[in-house]
Amino acid sequence: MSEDGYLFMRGVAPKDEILSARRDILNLCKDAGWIDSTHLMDGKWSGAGPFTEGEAPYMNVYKEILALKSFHELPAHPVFMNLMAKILGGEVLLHNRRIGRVTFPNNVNQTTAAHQDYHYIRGTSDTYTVWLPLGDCPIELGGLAVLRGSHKAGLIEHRMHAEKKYAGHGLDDDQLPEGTEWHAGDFQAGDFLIFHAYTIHKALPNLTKDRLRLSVDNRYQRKTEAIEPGSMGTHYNL
Ligand SMILES: O=C(O)CCC(=O)C(=O)O
Repeated sequence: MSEDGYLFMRGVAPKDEILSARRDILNLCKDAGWIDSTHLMDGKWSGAGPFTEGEAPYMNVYKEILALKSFHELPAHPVFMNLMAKILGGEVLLHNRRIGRVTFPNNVNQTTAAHQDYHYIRGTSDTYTVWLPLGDCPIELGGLAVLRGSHKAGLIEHRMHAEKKYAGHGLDDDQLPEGTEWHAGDFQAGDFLIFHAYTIHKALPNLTKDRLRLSVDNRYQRKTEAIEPGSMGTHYNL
């Protein structure tokens, strides 16, 4: 972690809990008419939308996702809490602001741009994100790429990315620290990334023809350090 700014954990996350959250979210997507319901767990896109975070149809479903027990409880699983206690070396505070993403195909322009989480979350910079796909996430479904070693650069001023419907600030290629390179790969259910709040990362586009990408991102810090009040609310105050 101190060398590269991230860890990639293979097969460590609790699979049953991941698949229950996936099922619960896909049921909400089915009710919204976003997926073909014959093989629910495949998350096969119906062609409705694509919808993006920030748009009303998306936010209506997202509000229900945030209220799911399986979604809320997953990041508090002992696997994550114990691992974070080792990384942080102290009592762990999991932010209440759980975040989930449903990423549609045919919506490449709205892919999350390169950024550092500290730009958005504030509080102590010694905060770590767990990014976890809810199910297998081969690279064409759009995983998360991390810029190895980029946390060493500290906070970089983000620029406005006016074309984005959410997370409208980001870093352009000319702002990336020299000598760093992007790392990405396939995720299987149970794999996840942990990275520091200064580590630059970006989503990869969902290039599939007809699959929704489901993922969650959650943040952990020491209880004794500065806490941004917004981190203890819900995402978008939904
Ligand atoms: O999943 C995404 O599209 C973006 C996630 C992200 O940037 C984060 O976890 O900070």
